[in-house]
Amino acid sequence: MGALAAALALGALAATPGVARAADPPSEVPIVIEQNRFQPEEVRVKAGAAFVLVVTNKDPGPEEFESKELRIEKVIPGGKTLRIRVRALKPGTYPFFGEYHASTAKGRIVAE
Ligand SMILES: [Cu+2]
Repeated sequence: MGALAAALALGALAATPGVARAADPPSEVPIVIEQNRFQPEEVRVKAGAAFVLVVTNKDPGPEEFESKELRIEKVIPGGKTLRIRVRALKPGTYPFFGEYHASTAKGRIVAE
């Protein structure tokens, strides 16, 4: 490889850290459903970064994790854990609820 090609290759390497960061695995945010409530009820995440909600339903029956703002609607069978990918959010508050027990199962994601 000539000196010019080597310099170009180094330049290309130097330009890639942003790409490497974008490829990092998204952070995981655990939420538990127990006695028809979410624990915690408020989840704080970094705005602008996609993440994965890891929702564990400890109740015997199914629950549906639903959020109109996040456009998510997923049934989690009793005793199961579901991983739900969430897109990068703008700063703000995004409510969610358990559709099968909507009077008690309420929470929100706060992106900041
Ligand atoms: Cu629904």
